[in-house]
Amino acid sequence: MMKVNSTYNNRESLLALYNKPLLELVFEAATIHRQFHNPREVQMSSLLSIKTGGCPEDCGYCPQAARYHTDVEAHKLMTVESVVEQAQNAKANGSSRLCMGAAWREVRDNKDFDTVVEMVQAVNDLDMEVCCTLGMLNEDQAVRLKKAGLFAYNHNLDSSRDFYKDIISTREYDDRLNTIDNARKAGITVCSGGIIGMGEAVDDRIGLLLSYMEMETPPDSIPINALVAVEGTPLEDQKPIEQWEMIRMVATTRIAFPQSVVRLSAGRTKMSMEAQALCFMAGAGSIFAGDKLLTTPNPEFNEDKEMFKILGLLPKEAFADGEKPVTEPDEKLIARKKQEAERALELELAREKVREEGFEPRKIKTVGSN
Ligand code: SAM
Ligand code: DTB
Ligand code: SF4
Repeated sequence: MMKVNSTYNNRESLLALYNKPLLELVFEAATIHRQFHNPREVQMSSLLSIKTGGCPEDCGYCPQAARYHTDVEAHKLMTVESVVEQAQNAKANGSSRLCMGAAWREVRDNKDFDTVVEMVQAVNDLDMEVCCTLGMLNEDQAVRLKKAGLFAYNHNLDSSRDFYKDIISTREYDDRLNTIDNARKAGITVCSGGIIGMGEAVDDRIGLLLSYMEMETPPDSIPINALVAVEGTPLEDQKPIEQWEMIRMVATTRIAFPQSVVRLSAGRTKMSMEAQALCFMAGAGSIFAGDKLLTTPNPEFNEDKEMFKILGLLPKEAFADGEKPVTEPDEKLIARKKQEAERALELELAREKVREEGFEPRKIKTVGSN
């Protein structure tokens, strides 16, 4: 097993790797990629914002933080039916994975979480890999999601421990590591990566990779996002990252973590097909497909289908990197449904009684009456 590349496991060697002549770097990455992955296959994964906006956190890049004035309209949690409809559409267009995102700081044990558990079950039933990104998660919540059929949990470290403080103040790097640990312990695969183009130094990009190297097991998937600079956020004026930087980051990640799936994530609307081709060459094994990421635009399905055709790529099937989770009955959900059914029956009986016996208003005693 070669989860971490022992030739590049410290700051110095990773920095030298990142700064190699570009085509040498791509060649080295492509060579490693072929040893562990099928280079013709790229997974199409779709994103769905199941609960949008109004988030209490202050992540400087995020249009969904309530404190910034962006064009994102807040929406409450979607229904299970509309999630299934969207998942079916994504699947029909070639996606084998659905990542459901919620603008939450953390998961709470409430009705909304019960509904997310139902969504996970329903999408797993469609034979798609289900991924969720819901904010912080405790051990019990992770176990509940796992039992519902969750395949992956996305929780990004975003950047180096040092730079993180410049971007987010409402939670700690260690909170992130703790949630990743909870997902891992529950047997859920881990998807965790970062964003480049936020004003960080190359050293911070390497710092992110070193954080993953320090883990007992590195993430199964590492998404590499280019910042989507959204008006109204503190990072609105960041100038777009050079495409070469994206290629370098994908290639360096690929070499550092030979077995992980490197996901070419946000920022593709600003990339040429040629630059994306170099990313695939350098080991990107997945894209987000569909005309929307969570709240910002992404290339349309048809554009990506055309790109796959031109580059000779094939959409990767679900569960190529792991087994389909088995859904176990969810006790809490069953208890809630039973309670709701009993209450509905009680109400129906009461209505029937009124229909049969007629309605007699209750006499209300007022002060002073006998
Ligand atoms: N609230 C949860 C959380 O923060 O973990 C889940 C949703 S959050 C939107 C998921 C990830 O999207 C973030 O961790 C961040 O890496 C990425 N993201 C958010 N806004 C972005 C942007 N403008 N550009 C690139 N990536 C972004
Ligand atoms: C990830 O690393 N990137 C995705 C997914 N994981 C959840 C999110 C990108 C969000 C881009 C900004 C938006 O559309 O709101
Ligand atoms: Fe909230 Fe997640 Fe956006 Fe941060 S990245 S503001 S936690 S939705």
